[in-house]
Amino acid sequence: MIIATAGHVDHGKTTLVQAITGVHTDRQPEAQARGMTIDLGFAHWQPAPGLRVGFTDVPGHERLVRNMLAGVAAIDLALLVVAADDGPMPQTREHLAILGLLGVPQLVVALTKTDRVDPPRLLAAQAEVAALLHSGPFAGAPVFPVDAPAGHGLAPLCRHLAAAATALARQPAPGFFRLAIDRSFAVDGAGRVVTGAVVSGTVRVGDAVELLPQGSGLRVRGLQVLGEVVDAARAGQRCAINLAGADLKRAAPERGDWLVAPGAAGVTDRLDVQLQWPAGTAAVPGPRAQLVLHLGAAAVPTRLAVLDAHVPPPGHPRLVRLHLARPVSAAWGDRFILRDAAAHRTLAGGRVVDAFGPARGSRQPQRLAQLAALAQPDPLSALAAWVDSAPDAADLAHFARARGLQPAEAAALHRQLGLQVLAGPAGPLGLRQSRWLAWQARVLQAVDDWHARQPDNLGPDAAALHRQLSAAPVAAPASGGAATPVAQALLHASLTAAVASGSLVRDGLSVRRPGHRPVLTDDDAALLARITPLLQAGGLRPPIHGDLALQLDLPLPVLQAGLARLVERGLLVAVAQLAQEARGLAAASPDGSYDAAAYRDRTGIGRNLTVQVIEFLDRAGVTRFDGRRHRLRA
Ligand SMILES: Nc1nc2c(ncn2[C@@H]2O[C@H](COP(=O)(O)OP(=O)(O)OP(=O)(O)O)[C@@H](O)[C@H]2O)c(=O)[nH]1
Ligand SMILES: [Mg+2]
Repeated sequence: MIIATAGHVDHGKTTLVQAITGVHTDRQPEAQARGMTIDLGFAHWQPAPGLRVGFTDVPGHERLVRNMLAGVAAIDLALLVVAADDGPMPQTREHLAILGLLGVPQLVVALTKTDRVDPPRLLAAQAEVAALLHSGPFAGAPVFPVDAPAGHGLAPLCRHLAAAATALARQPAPGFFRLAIDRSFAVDGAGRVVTGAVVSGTVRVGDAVELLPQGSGLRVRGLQVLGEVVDAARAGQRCAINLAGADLKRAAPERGDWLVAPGAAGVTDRLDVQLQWPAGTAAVPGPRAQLVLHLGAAAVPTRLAVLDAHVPPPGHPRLVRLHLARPVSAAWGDRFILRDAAAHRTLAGGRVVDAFGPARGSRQPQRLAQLAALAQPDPLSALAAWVDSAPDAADLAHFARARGLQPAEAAALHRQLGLQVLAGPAGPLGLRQSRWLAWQARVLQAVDDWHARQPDNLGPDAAALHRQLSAAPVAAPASGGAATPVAQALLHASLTAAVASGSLVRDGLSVRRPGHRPVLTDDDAALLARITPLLQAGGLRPPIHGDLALQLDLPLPVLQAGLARLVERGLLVAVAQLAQEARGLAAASPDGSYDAAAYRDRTGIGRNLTVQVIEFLDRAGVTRFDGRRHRLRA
């Protein structure tokens, strides 16, 4: 368990940590000279064998809230120190607000300096503390009166903390390994050591780790948890990691960086977040306000842009995009604090919703629906809402990345929701079965419409279908009707499925319904009616085009274009030409015969058509086949 102190300057935080652990954490000469904590102090405590508690002692001075914030990012319990003589003071309130906004799970109050006050004042101080906590998330937190230097009142406080640590030690440590670095130093003989709180997961000696935002690949050479050499460290522990790796020199780890399992988290300079204001706060800062984001142990200047158009009821979070001055490492659900850089005031707190938001269109209704989906705590409901927010197929890769899901976890969620998963250009796409069936019906309808509009045409190709479908988008929530890359992938998947099931036939680049035959125009039908008797009269020696044109009283080009259309639709075969080719081949051959390959090479028509043509010539009596080669009859 990790406990951090909190509270106004000089109220006795460091003294209390020393009374509990025996460690005086103010090590810096400046701190000792001024009797004031400047930076974070660390101590460990072993209330029972095998039970390890790490203490982070924070400074109380109002100018040092930045350091305080680096110490409370990943704690399990806050020890709020209030001096009985002063009662709650400004940084008592500010620290308390920060702990609430960060969602720190437990709070315990130590009412110090009880030796300096009389019983009525002690009662009054207790009432002030109760009133302070009353309306917030820590209402009813236990309060322990102590005189730390004398050790009075410590025993019940320590018992309570030990019990909390025991309860926590039994909880699992799920998720990817992530550690928020708060110190980095060189140790003679060992090299680079970083310390920090393990926020999630487990790390072992020998593990590969990634230093973010630098992006360097490193290795865990050694591990200590609270001063003891160990093989593994897990969420809820503070640990020191001795790092190794070729990149180490260049990487220069420092407070605010993260050490994570490879692939566990991203690096970004824009964060889409849910922001919560403390009760009774004024308006949202404008886009020009200079703010500082405190996330993990990092502090980064940032600007803010409100995303949601509607002001939610008081107490409800707002969706906001943070534009950071430099990249940070962040993962879904990370809690953070926003402060006003100039006024040194805590403004708001929040949770990371999407660290991978698109650069453009961050206020589009569909994007806001995505954010609302991602903000849901339960992963299955979040995925359901994510899928339903997409006008066609949802980007499952983005969802998994944004939520920090491992591939197996993502796949399990897809199964639970019964999604139809398709291969998209940038990873899997998903949609509900009902929507998938509707999409397939829509594609078939589009092909039917095409046939109805252009009965003499074979059928549309994929690009034409895409244009047609994009021009008439289905009614879907927040659908812009734009021709998106997602729709392309969905169309291709739909076509493949329809061809596989026999609902469509591929004909070259075109698709058509199996029952569709191109229908002739009236002119072509009339032409066919006039030509047919003339051709039949010609038998196996049909008239040449010029004669035909004269007989029909048609200009030659018009006739030839019409013939070409009829040939294209399979209604005529240019026998004369085909037979002529056969004669030419036979004449050129020493024994007057030829095979299919020779016919194909001479005519340039495809292999399949060649087979049909030469069989037709055999059937028509122009040639005969001896099982191997074709020869001219008489
Ligand atoms: N009489 C009495 N003095 C105390 C008690 N606790 C702390 N003090 C004294 O109060 C002064 C400030 O104590 P610290 O522990 O340094 O206070 P702090 O909260 O750590 O201060 P910062 O870290 O600077 O915010 C010191 O002189 C302590 O000896 C107490 O319970 N009784
Ligand atoms: Mg102190």
